[in-house]
Amino acid sequence: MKTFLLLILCSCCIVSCSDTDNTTSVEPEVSMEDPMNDEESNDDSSDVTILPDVSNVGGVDQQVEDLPDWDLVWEEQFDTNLTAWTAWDSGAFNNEFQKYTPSNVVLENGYLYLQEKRETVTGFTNPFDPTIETFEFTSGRIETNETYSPENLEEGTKLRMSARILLPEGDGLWPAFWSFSDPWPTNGEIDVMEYRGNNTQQYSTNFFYGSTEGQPDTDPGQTTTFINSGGNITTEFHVFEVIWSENELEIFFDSELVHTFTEAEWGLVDDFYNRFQRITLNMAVGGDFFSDNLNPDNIPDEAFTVVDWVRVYKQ
Ligand SMILES: [Ca+2]
Repeated sequence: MKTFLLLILCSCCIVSCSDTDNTTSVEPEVSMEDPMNDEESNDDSSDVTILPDVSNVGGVDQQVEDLPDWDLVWEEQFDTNLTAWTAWDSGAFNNEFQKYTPSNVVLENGYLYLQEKRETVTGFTNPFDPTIETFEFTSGRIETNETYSPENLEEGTKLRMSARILLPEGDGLWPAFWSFSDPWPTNGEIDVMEYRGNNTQQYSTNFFYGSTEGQPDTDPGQTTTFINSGGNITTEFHVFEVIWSENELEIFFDSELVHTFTEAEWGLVDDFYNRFQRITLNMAVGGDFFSDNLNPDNIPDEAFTVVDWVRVYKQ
């Protein structure tokens, strides 16, 4: 368990670990293109993918009206474009198997599809390391261009970040809904949802903070919390949320409070209360989040994490 939890720590050190090791300033190889437009993406694959129809998939669908005490700050329904987001075009960290490609970020019928594919491509090792690496999988990752913080909201002291997500099943799949900003972890990180596709019964939530770049003061062995979903989490959409206030991070699953990280219990929660974070949606493949027993042959050739909407509220 200890090893496992330390690996989770690594999983979240996605920017600063690399950044610290590289003195050369390299702009992240990210795409500002509209990922809907496959013709202009620099994808290495020309395969036409049939996206699964999720219009009849059920699940909790919280409405803005369901939260009358909250003021909507921003909403993404994935109906039109992805101009509010930046898609990655590189590898990542944590010994993950995938290269993120913008063409794996697709909008259709009001849904965001983060697509995982088994395909051999080459690309930058990560956004801060232009060394060319060969990857056996591709997937998708986007981050909001806007950053959000509770303390600095006008007339607000709490921030609520919500997303409605249909998770996939399959060995080695690692979708996540989280927020952070560089330099990690000095602005904190909130992992609203991280999920392993080989265990459809649970997901995990976590937070990180450290006053020094690259050095978390939080102990993931203490902070990582597993949420039991009460059934197969992949059969319908679920709403994942955090309410971020000065002394608490309240984690919600389908509108039910399932965990609270308190300043009193954990410390460090209030240290990044006034910081700004980008909302991130991604699906990693393999890497340190999984045990050494993960057999790449068992990873699906194709899988999708589907997101219906993302919302930010203040109170
Ligand atoms: Ca939608």
